Amino acid sequence: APKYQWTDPLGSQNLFTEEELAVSETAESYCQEQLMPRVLEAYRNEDFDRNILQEMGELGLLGATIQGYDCAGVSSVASGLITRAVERVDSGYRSAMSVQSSLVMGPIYEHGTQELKDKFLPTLAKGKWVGAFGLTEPNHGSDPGSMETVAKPHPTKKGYYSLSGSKTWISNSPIADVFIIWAKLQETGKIRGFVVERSQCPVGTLETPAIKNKNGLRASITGMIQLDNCPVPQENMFPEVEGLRGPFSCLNSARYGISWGVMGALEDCIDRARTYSLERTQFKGNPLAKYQLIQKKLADASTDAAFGILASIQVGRLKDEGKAAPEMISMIKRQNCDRALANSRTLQEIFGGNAASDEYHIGRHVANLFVTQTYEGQSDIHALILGRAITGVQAFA
Ligand code: TGC
Ligand code: FAD
Repeated sequence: APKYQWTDPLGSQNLFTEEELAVSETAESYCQEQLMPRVLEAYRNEDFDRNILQEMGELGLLGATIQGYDCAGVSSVASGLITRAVERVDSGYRSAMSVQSSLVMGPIYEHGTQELKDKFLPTLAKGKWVGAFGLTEPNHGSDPGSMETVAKPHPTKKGYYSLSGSKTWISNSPIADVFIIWAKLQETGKIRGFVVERSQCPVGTLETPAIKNKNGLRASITGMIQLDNCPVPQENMFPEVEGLRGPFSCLNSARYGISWGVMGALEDCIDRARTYSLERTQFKGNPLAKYQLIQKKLADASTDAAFGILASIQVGRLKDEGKAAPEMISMIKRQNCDRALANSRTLQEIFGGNAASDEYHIGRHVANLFVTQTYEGQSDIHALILGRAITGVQAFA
């Protein structure tokens, strides 16, 4: 009979093309060889090294599904394999990458004019510029449709809009060169997207203070975006798209990526818990792995990871055929984040007191996975999106 492989329980490797396997191998080697040795210090010191985005850019890992503009133009499944490799090391590194790829390059590619694409995409693809995505506000998180940030014709600069308002909990914002800002156009009350360049903002019109002392996602830098009559050229507004469809079209890709990423984090937890349980002995010299309660924890986590990966492959294939409904993405984002968080927390128990030391890495994944369950639509919000699709009745408000 074919041999069971605990590292790939349901044989997902058989579903990847040669190109996807090659992309995965490049990403996994880079992440294990270059990111893993840095992660503990970065997490301890809340220090994000922006060279990481340049390194990723050189390997073609940024905006990887985009065709042209110095991007790799690979499949959605290949891009999922990249996020899984990065998050196997740390969700914070994946977050920095997802924002750059799906939430900054994504909307410029999808909604930007030719001039915006030519100007921004190649430099973002190389990681020379860092991007941030400003949707969430201090008073409006799950309900971005109620945002207060406003864009109106600039009072003194002809051909410019003036943006005012504040965004919070924004990944990469303190170090970003380019911002995608979602604001309501005063004339219409409709949400529009703007590409804002830090270097073009006069002093005092754009501030990006860091949010320090986070208790998760510490290897990613997070901050606010404070806009005070910030002048933005009219041609930097996405010309066609208006309403929440603008931000959500790119959130679909980012949420899809997270469904893969958290499976990488969970797989790392499984691998570490398995090794620990084989090495650690208690009661008459038996390894922990000999005990049934320990085996059940590993079996549960491994099953959820294997199912989660298959679901992400399926949605990735449909996405490339233009057949992935947003609700499918809500389902895999919610399920994979919830299962990764619950299982990593249970596997943490296998390490006993050592789980409290960051050198065992499991506590870092658990703290990170709380954040992944919260951002890009908290799990209960995705349950409501699914509930609406199932019943036809919306329960948000
Ligand atoms: P609703 O009536 O549902 O929709 C309004 C308009 O938007 C369209 N739309 C979508 N379009 C494409 N894809 C989707 N997934 C879409 N969801 C909605 C919809 O068709 C409609 O279009 P139109 O043309 O008819 O106007 O709007 P609502 O206000 O009732 O929305 C409620 C809800 C809950 C669905 C939504 O607001 C939501 O998903 N909330 C969660 C907020 C969220 O995800 N925030 C993410 C912030 S960014 C982030 O967290 C980045 S972290 C990244 C990292 O570091 O990795
Ligand atoms: P709230 O909306 O206040 O929700 C609080 C709780 O109430 C949640 O459990 C929610 O599910 C629940 N709830 C809310 N409404 C309902 C309802 N109608 N029915 C039932 N339950 C409800 N945002 C960006 O725009 N860009 C970024 O780059 C970004 N990066 C982030 C990085 C980090 C580290 C974090 C923590 C957040 C980031 N976010 C970003 C923000 C993130 O998307 C929001 O935190 C998230 O959408 C939830 O919004 P909130 O925090 O305001 O919570």
